[in-house]
Amino acid sequence: MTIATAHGATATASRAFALREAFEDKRLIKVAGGHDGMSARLAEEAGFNAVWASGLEISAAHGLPDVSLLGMSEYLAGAAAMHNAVSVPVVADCDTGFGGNLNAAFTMMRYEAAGIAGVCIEDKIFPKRNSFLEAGQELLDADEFGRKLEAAKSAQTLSETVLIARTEAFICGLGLDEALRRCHSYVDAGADAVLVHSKKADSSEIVSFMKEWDHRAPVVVVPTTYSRFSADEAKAAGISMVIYANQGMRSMVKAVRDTWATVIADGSTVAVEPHIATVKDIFALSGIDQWLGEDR
Ligand code: SPV
Ligand code: MG
Repeated sequence: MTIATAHGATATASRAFALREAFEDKRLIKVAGGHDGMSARLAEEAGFNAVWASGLEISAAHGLPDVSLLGMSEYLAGAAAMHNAVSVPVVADCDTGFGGNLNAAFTMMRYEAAGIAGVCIEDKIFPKRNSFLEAGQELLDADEFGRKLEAAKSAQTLSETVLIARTEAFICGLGLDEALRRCHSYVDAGADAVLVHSKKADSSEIVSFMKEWDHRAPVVVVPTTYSRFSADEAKAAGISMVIYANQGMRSMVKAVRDTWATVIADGSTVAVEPHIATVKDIFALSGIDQWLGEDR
């Protein structure tokens, strides 16, 4: 890699195309959540096929809860930083499309212009709250959400870009029939894939959904609470994409917290040194070779 490809110059339409190809080839796409260039690079380095620009992580990285406080520009800046730092596709969590139908269209326009391969919009009412918060989970009428998807689709200019329609039907306590009805109507409205979210401690909702799903579009899942559900099981169930949405940030929080507690207790960094990345490692992850080569 040279400076030309060190930061943000990897072709963008081809990444969305890669995502579509993986869907068509029925490969399981493994996706890791991130919130900035470094977290995206760590995901790519580990071998994930794509990066999820997580609304939860981007909000938390700003010291804010995931309750629609930040605006589209801030979420987009996070997603663009991730896109610029890696060569794999970025799938962006675009919440409700950040408002009404016109906001969803504008979201598609701006994310696509930034090179984002996948735009995911969910069927909750703006302002939305993170799916794992108990109170305030409210669904938009399915037909209205269909019109929002149509608005987003009409703003799409690259045929490769993937629009993912996410249903929060299970999150809101509605059953399998409602989840299926919504996902079918979202595909009718133009969605290229559907994301079915569940907060159950086991995969039963997802597995029952997959048994009834007619496979008219690829299915995406986020096994945060049902962590026993393996990638192999997901593939066997016919799922196309698995998003590990927040485990990266959760491991970072624990590691940093442990490190700082030790430094405060010991009055030096001696004990933590063997357990933390070297400055050289940070240089390497930030692309020092591509930017400076031997000139350092
Ligand atoms: C996110 O990462 O922001 C998501 C996934 O939307 S979840 O937090 O599991 O709802
Ligand atoms: Mg989110």
